[in-house]
Amino acid sequence: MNFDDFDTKMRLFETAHDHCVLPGIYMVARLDGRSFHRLTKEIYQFEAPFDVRFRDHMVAVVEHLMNGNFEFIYGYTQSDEISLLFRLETNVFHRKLRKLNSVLAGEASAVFSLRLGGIAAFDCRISQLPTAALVRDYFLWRQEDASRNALNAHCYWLLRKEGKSAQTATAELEHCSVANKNELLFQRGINFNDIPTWQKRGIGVYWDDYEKEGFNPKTQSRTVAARRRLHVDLELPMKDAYGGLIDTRLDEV
Ligand SMILES: Nc1nc2c(ncn2[C@@H]2O[C@H](COP(=O)(O)OP(=O)(O)OP(=O)(O)O)[C@@H](O)[C@H]2O)c(=O)[nH]1
Ligand SMILES: [Mg+2]
Repeated sequence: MNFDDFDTKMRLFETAHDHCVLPGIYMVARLDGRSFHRLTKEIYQFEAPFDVRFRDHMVAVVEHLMNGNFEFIYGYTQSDEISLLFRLETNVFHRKLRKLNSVLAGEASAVFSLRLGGIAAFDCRISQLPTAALVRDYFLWRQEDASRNALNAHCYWLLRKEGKSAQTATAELEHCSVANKNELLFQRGINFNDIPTWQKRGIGVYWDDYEKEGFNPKTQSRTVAARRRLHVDLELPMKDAYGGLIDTRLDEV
């Protein structure tokens, strides 16, 4: 068999399941840190439940990916996960799932590892959403997850700091309602409402248009150029207002 035939024969096994996302379908990639429970508590001692250094590493990964050529219009991060919304019409990597997932996971892992000074890895999956309403729901879903996790994590670490074992603290919170968790914090002088917004609602990253002033030496005149830069929003709104922010991101494309 000549090499061309051999190549064709073998490549079939590699590409047969290389799915592309259909045109007109929204894509949202979600990256999640692999074994970050261990990474944040055993390998590195990040402050629990929330560490600003960890948060800034996650935001740096979002910024890196959004500044690349993936055509993301919105980024969101909470805990060890990142969600990225592609421009609806994007044809990046011909919308091939395997390529997108592997490149995104690879780049995120590389950026986080460099900042950390050690090895960290992310997985990646892509939600294929047929309507803008579902994109909105997707981000409301992740924000609700952030809020529940934040409440639980604050309660858990409070109990741990009071000397309870991991097992006891987990068991105590297992059947505890949201209202009771708020009460648990309140009895110890903590009002969940006063906890930083970024911890409860996650962090949004999106494009901000601005005018850059310059000077043209040839014409000796001032120039104004339209530019865009990433804005990191640590004060995201919640629920319907957050849905409105997502709608705006979708409309601006
Ligand atoms: N100490 C600390 N931990 C954090 C912080 N942000 C996220 N984490 C931890 O990151 C982990 C994320 O949880 P998961 O993604 O469910 O768990 P995982 O260990 O990464 O497991 P897989 O994702 O399945 O590989 C949790 O243990 C969080 O407590 C932080 O700011 N400080
Ligand atoms: Mg994880």
